[in-house]
Amino acid sequence: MRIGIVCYPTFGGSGVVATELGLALAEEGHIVHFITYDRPVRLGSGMANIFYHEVRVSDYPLFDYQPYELVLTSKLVDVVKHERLDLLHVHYAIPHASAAWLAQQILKAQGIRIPFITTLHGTDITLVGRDPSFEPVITFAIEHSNAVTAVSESLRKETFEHFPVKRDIQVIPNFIRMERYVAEVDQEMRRRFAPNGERLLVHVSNFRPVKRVLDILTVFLGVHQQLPARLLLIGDGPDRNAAEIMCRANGTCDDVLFLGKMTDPEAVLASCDLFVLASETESFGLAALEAMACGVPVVSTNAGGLSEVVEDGVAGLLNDVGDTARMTTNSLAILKDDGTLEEYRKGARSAAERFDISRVLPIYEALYEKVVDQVKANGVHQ
Ligand code: GMT
Repeated sequence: MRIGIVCYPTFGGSGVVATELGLALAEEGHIVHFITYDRPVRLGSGMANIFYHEVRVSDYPLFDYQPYELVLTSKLVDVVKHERLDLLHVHYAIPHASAAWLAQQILKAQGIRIPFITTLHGTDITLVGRDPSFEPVITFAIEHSNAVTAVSESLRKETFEHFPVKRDIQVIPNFIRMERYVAEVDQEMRRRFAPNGERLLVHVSNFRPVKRVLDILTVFLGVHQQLPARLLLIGDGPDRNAAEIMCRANGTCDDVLFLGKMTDPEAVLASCDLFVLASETESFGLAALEAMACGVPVVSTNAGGLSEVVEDGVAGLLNDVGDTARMTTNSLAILKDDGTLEEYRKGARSAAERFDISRVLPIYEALYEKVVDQVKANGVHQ
């Protein structure tokens, strides 16, 4: 198949999932065209069957706000037509799904039928989607996609709660390529980050308020008071400054290392003992899954889809949002001795195997075939 993938090319989970999906489809022999404003961070270069089309918005002085959606739409029309695509798969509802719908209508007027599938990732529904000004567009785009998927059962439910949509939404969970993640500790890295044999806690996120990074520092403070420990913070974003101020106030600065954004956090993850995630909402929690794939247990909240990913008591321990005392106790329970930690390490890795790409890719391929066949038989609907 000739497939167009539209995504945010940044460090966010939706971009990572879209990129890994495209790479896996290309390996299976499909031709994959990425259409977005920057080269996706995990895309690499020189892969057979992979093409990248940049959506470039000019800064014409008439516009206070440059119309990205319209430039994207024109680019979709162009790529579908000239690369003879069979299907578009857009990740994130706004503006990708509405741009795909408009491109579909323009192409229909030219006698070209192109179906599009929308994958909902979370913040498009749970945060941005709750801004009432987006509601009509998101509802319309969901209703008019040829198929819609959500990355967890929880997100599927939330979509129906927040939007007046009636159509089917298929849950296709996020996935990882297990072979990319090694569960082996890199001793050299470990010596660098934990020179005195400290326990290593780690967190990866975009430091947005929804991640409640300050809760993580509170949990770390509690753990640090009980046993020698260090905290690695990977990523960057709006709450980083507040986090730095808090660790200075806590007097833990020497043991809290801000490592910034990383394209391959797994290189560090595998050397850590515990992944901590305090999110207020999380449709899936790809960062937690990546840690689990490295054999790192997770102490997280039970928000959104996290309980579908982190097998409670096996891969880690779940807690109510904001209950930092419980998160601290649970972190200590996992870290208390090497035997317990080793049990959780094994549990984390085997729980992650449920989400290996080999299980999820065929579900996407079957959906693609179904949608393309439907369009061949009935034309693009609406
Ligand atoms: O977590 C973020 O703020 C980034 C966001 C994104 O769109 O990349 O992540 C969302 O999609 C990921 C991939 O499906 C999920 O693993 C994250 O749980 C989800 N984030 C939230 O729901 C807050």
